[in-house]
Amino acid sequence: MFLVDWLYGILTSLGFSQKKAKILFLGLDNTGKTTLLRMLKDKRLAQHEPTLYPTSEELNIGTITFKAFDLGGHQIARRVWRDYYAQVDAVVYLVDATDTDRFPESKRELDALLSDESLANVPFLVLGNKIDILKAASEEELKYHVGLSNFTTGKGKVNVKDSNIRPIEVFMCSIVRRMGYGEGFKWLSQYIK
Ligand SMILES: Nc1nc2c(ncn2[C@@H]2O[C@H](COP(=O)(O)OP(=O)(O)OP(=O)(O)O)[C@@H](O)[C@H]2O)c(=O)[nH]1
Ligand SMILES: [Mg+2]
Repeated sequence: MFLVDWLYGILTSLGFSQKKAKILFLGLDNTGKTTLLRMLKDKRLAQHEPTLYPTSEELNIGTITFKAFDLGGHQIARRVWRDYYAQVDAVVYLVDATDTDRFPESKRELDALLSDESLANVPFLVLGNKIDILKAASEEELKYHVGLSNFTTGKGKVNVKDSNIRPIEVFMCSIVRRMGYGEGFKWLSQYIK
């Protein structure tokens, strides 16, 4: 047993960590969370029913293994979000960029997440989805409406070592066109320890 622990310690210190990054897919209903999870897992597009019960999948993105939780976004499903906050490594928050009427509701949920102590300093990737549709809001508009105009931390590398800054950034995407979210995950990966 001692030998196993010792070997594990050496491998971990060399970077061969067994750890899976725990990542939550959150956002209002109909924003594309399940579509994204299935696209990342199965590499194909499919139509899904609204999510009633949380599901999880193991995803390999770049060099990181994620355990991704897809939680339903409709109002009743949101009640269980907080049951998943412990030891979260990152949150992917989806916004439907075409559903401008629901930006205030999306902002409320995002604000609640950002001010939740158990998610303090957890990096947030905000995806403005469905930009394949003409009426989609621009990145600037979406940032304004979800209250992030002055709070995003930059698309490059942010030095978060000595500070209490939470990395948060908006990337516009279209899951159906397979564009935009790759850059977002690349950005997010640099903050996964
Ligand atoms: N045009 C367009 N439609 C999309 C895109 N991504 C997802 N959708 C559609 O948006 C609808 C909702 O997608 P889901 O993935 O089921 O949404 P969800 O966030 O999982 O919803 P809940 O499970 O209810 O929380 C589906 O009809 C998808 O096909 C996109 O990039 N562009
Ligand atoms: Mg779903």
